[in-house]
Amino acid sequence: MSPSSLLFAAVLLAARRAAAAPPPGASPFGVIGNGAAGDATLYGPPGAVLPPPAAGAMAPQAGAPVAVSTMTAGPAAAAPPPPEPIISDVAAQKVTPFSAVITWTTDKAADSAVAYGPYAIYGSTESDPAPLPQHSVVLQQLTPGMTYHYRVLSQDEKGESTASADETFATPFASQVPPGINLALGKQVWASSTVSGQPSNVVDGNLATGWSSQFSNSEYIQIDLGAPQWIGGVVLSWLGANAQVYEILVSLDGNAWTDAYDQAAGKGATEQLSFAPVQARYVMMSGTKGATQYGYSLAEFQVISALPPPAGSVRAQPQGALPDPRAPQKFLTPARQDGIDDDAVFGSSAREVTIVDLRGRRVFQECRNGADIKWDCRDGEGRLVGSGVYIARIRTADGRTLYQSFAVVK
Ligand SMILES: [Ca+2]
Repeated sequence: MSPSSLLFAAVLLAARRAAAAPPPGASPFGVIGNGAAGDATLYGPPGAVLPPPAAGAMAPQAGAPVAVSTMTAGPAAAAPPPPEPIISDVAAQKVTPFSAVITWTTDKAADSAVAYGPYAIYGSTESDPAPLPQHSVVLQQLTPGMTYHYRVLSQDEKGESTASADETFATPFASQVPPGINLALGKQVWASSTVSGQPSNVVDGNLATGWSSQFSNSEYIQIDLGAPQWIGGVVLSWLGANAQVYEILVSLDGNAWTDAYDQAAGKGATEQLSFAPVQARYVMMSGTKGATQYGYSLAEFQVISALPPPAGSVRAQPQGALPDPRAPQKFLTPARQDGIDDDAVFGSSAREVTIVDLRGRRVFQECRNGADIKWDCRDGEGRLVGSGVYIARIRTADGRTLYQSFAVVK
């Protein structure tokens, strides 16, 4: 086993002993402040990769055979097989936007562990104690469009262990659908109420069929696209009773919703609404005020596919977009409580700020109400969020939507 493998094995073993199931907050982002990776975003691979442990940094081991040529050797004795398992055929298979299967083989029965993360320092571990020569470990809850580093480790029943070299795989983006496609066609639909027609009529592609809610202002209709997709707009074909004030809300899990579009003066008939590309599995029209007293009535509710934004395009606002000198900070260190970089302060042109984590869960939302919007790294219940990367969506007073990523380092 090489010195770097020994080092890695020791680190991984220590980590496995310390925590069989690493806490979700134990992410590797705590090192982001050291490098140029602070602009890591939801959409692109990290801009910088930390080097793996330096194998050459260690001195040769005492007693290593360095002067063999001076010996008058007899017939060379066959080298005994190394005591530790020999790892081969390491591969990442069945890589989806959210998961991958890591496989390898060992020359003897041994357990299985994979250390993985966005950098070669890993940070997350999956393991299986079963002693086997064929290894298969599933990594789940990955982020789409990311390059992951990983190493595998196997330990046999005598406690001898080996680690592989650093390997990488990349998760694809969640959507490969061309832009402009109605993703809602034929999908599952729910509505808060129905008095005529049925909710599924809004995704049948037929303008002669529809759905009507109860005669109430607070009604919604929601489509499940079946999987997260990049979307860039909706088309609402209203029947007689349209909504005058409503929101288009999007969600990855059906629980945490973010606001993709606010309509304050809906005119009915056919409304085509566009917004910045966002990933969503669930899309909702949530009515606030009807144009009539008859609730809401739709013939079709189209959800339009979009291409993901190019890598890096969400890492920072375009030049001049937020002219206020107090531009959002990129590194936040709230736990030090030293008054430095504890808050994100959004300039006076920011009208609304929504902050989500890398799984799309909303942790903060605030509209401007006189003072500048500030985020103190706390969620809606006042708890400090975990270390990691967070994305802020900033709506400006002149109607633009900007994005800024933050590395929170506790
Ligand atoms: Ca229809």
